[in-house]
Amino acid sequence: MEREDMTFVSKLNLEMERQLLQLFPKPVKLHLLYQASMHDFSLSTNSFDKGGQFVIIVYLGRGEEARGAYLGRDRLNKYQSFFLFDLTSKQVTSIANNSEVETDEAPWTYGNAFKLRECYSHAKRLWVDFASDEAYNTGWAKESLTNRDGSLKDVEIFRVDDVGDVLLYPWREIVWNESTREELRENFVSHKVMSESLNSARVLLLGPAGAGKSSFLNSIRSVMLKRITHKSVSGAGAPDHLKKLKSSSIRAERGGHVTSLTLCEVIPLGEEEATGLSIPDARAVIKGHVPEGYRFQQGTPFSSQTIGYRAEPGIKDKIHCVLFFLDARKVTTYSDYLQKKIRILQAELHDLDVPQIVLLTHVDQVCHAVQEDVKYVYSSRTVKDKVQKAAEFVGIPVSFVLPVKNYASELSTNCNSDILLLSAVHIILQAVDDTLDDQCV
Ligand SMILES: Nc1nc2c(ncn2[C@@H]2O[C@H](COP(=O)(O)OP(=O)(O)OP(=O)(O)O)[C@@H](O)[C@H]2O)c(=O)[nH]1
Ligand SMILES: [Mg+2]
Repeated sequence: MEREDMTFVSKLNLEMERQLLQLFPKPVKLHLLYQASMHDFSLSTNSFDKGGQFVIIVYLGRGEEARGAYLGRDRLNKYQSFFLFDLTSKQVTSIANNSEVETDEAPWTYGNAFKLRECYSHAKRLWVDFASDEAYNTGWAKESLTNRDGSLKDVEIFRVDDVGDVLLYPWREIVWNESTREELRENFVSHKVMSESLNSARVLLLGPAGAGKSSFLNSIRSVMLKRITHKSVSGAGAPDHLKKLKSSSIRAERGGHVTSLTLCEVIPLGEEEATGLSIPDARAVIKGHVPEGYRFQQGTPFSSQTIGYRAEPGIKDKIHCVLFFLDARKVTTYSDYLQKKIRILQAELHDLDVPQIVLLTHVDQVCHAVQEDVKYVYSSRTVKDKVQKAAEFVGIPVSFVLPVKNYASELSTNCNSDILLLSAVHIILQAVDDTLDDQCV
């Protein structure tokens, strides 16, 4: 617990604090803002901002006992969440855990269950009313405590601060449970592309070597097969990258039907001048001129003279979405050359009306919490910062950057990694549909 002013010593002892902190799903710290006994039991003297998250603790006159409430508002200061609690050094009980409070009442009032009020006619008097409110089901006997008769020892108000890297409120909302996983999987396998002449959207994976393009393909396959498959990962630092255009369809399950997603791999985008996929080659692939299996050759761009050139590509041959892969660990150190190349491609894609999304990989390797459990990805301050940096690097809005964690060293798939991968697929297919929809109008 932090105390701004050392004359301000909280009555919350260490054991009680430990008990109380257990009620929070993520690590937080309490910062004492107000103590009634230090403010002449007057509420009006406190002048702190009422937005954010607070804990109010009422110390009862009888023994080492306290009751209290938590109140939180989101970043937009809109909806409130709260819970009430009974607290001793030995245990804490959460009551009336409510995620949505419709009222916009005074900040220290929780229906009839808990009311903190000041007596206007008698200075230096503070009252706390408790009740067995039906809506909150507190089970508290109806009583009014006041500092005047000693039934109320003190009242303290704390600000609740996030600790370290994990933010209390995620910056994107996902419900991390088995039904989300199943729903996303169901949506994916039943998805139909918004075009009668197209069964599967061709999605091109672009990015520097080692960014995780092949791993993404493998990870999506693993999600569908419900077991890890290592089919096409080159391995870190492998000298032998893919040298040709290779399109892989994704099946709904082993031997199942082909889904509406086809992932197309090419050689990596080079990080140095004159290396990797050239702009003319990338352009030819995106427009559908390049045949399947074509082997890219450094220094010899694909052209209308190249054997296999498809002069009049149909909708099935073109690329319908481009994914730029960036490694979260390297996003601030990638070369200017790579940035220039991506930005040229990006401008072309814009002209060609091909949607583009950035997949930020290796997020587990920039944040311990995410390494432990992927469900922290949208609560991680570091990942949020890397997403912002990736958006700046590529020059697109933050909402087009999706953090993902590929299956790399796991021996089996897991619910939360599947959810993050499947939600990326969902957004990719949505982007394809939105563009095809526009083109049909
Ligand atoms: N921890 C972790 N490792 C990853 C992730 N994505 C990829 N990797 C590892 O990074 C290495 C490179 O990944 P690849 O998928 O082969 O990279 P690539 O983009 O296909 O690289 P090239 O084929 O060389 O262009 C592999 O060892 C992967 O296991 C990730 O999200 N988290
Ligand atoms: Mg690869």
